[in-house]
Amino acid sequence: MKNKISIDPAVKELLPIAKKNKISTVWDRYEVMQPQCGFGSLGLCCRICWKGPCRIDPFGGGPDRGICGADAHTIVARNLIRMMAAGAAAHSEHGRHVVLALWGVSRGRFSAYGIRDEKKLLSVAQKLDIETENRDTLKIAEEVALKTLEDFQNQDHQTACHWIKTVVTDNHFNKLKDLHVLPHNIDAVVCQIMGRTHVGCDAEPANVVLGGVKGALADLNGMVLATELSDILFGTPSPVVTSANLGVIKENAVNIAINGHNPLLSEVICSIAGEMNGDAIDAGAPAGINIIGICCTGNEVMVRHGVPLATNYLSQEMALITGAVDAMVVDVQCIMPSISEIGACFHTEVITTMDENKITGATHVSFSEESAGDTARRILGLAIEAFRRRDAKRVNIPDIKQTAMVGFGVESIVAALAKLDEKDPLKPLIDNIVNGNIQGIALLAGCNNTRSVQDRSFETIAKNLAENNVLLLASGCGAGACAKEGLMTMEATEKYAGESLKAVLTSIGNACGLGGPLPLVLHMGSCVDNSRAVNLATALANKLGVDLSDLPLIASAPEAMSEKAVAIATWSVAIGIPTHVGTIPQVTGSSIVTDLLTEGTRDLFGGYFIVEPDPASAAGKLMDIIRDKRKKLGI
Ligand code: NFS
Ligand code: SF4
Repeated sequence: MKNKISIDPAVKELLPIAKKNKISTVWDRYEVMQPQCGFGSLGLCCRICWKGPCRIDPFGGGPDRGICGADAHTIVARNLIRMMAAGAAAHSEHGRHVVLALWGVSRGRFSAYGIRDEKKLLSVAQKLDIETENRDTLKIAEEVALKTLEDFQNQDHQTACHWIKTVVTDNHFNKLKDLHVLPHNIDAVVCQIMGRTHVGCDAEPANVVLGGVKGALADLNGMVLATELSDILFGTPSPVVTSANLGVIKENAVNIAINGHNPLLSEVICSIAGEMNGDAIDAGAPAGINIIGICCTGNEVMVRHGVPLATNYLSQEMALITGAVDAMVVDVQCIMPSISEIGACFHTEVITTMDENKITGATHVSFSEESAGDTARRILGLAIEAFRRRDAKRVNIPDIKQTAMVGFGVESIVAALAKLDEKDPLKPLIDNIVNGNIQGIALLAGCNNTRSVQDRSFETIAKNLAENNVLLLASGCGAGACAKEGLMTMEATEKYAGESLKAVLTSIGNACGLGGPLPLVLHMGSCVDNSRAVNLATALANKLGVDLSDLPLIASAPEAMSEKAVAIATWSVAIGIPTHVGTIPQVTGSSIVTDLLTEGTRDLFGGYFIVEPDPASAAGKLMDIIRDKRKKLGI
């Protein structure tokens, strides 16, 4: 069973220790959960009202309608789009925090924050058609914040959100407009999904799904603004060499794991950790404070500041089982509620920080932008106190970590390409796509899932596509997987890239003075930073005068799990990208919804879902799509 759990060697090393300590992990709970409910897996269980729960018999003979009369297609469609709404809400709450922080900063509030990247502020302002000439920085920031807030407030259905226009081609924007799926207001669209799926409302499955697509595009809008404004506040990523996997935990340091998604607190923790190094040393930790990241909070600080990544979603519990994490500080999303119990088996202080995200058994330190510095100091203090209680005999840190060169946002990719062609940086990339040295571009994104062997699908697909000369971008837990597997190194490029891809990555790397190729997989950041990949792809499409659906471009979330992943995969399809998921979506109980997602969307948007749990077969299918797109482009 063990080797079916994860390909991560650190996980394999720690599982017996979990067992010895009688700690149940996500994999144990998965096993206990078997067999999982067939109705739920097919999307055929409805709990939308208290006449239910109702379930449809997928084999016929049993009920073919719920008590209210809803059929399988309505039930499946409603369940699906409620997931999209939750995903959009999660990302957009994140975005709202960031824009409110920027607004506060622009009015001289929130002393822990400032404008770290003025250049990015100006470029964002230009994208939003905001005047920048001879204007005060904070005034520009205020206008950027206020214009962004309109995306949460606009009540005019005819006017789309501002941000979405900046990431799709004009042609596609008009297509989405004609299909009435452009969001006008993120909050309103999420609210509308909840309303239209209430008992006795929208029952026409295609109409329900299109309502969900609008929500998914609201999700995209929320992600773009979160990424772009975070860069203004915290800096735009640039290439940095760091490391990944549990070996980044240090025995002789106070280890603080930051886990979750929202960078507002973790940024402040990182910037003031140095202040309290002395206290950590006094407490007996000669290496001082060691900040390590988990999940997307980890990815955010990794690509911006080179903070090492401890692990990705599925193995967050394993970080605690090392017995050497003194505090795990969590904010929002993808945090396993089990961590407080596991922390309690050791000396670890598990600290929740957002008032809307508490966990029983954890210590809650309430975060607010006004007092971010004090909150961070208090948290660092709690970690140092916990360190004093650490039991050295129970420390098991796997000596496993990989080097990772990360921090490839659009700006840094363009900057690297500019070394080849200063005037027209995208040209070398386009030329190499056209001449076939680069066959296509793939974005590896999304979660881990207990339904797959952890990280294996990412590794298999990445190596397979790279061998076929596909340029690889990654974000979220997919990026975490690639980093842990050592795929973000020059050596990986040497070893796994096809000859022509290797030559291109080497010429760019050498032009940048790296003395070797760019890494095999380019880490763009957190899940929210999927927007970076869209920005890059849209820049290419615009330059070529085509749509995203014409490009040899694919996305893959082979271990997708969360509602956010459902929203992301859906907008990816809606903006024209063939999108692979390796987890069977909970929609197969409806042929109408299934056909719509895998076929119908192709006519409407140019993008569609490819469902394939086997990673090697998935890679083959994705290569076929890339070749087909090239053929259609005549290249
Ligand atoms: Ni994305 Fe990141 Fe990971 Fe999935 Fe969760 S951490 S936002 S949802 S599990 S990639
Ligand atoms: Fe059953 Fe209809 Fe209520 Fe759903 S909404 S639980 S199908 S009665």
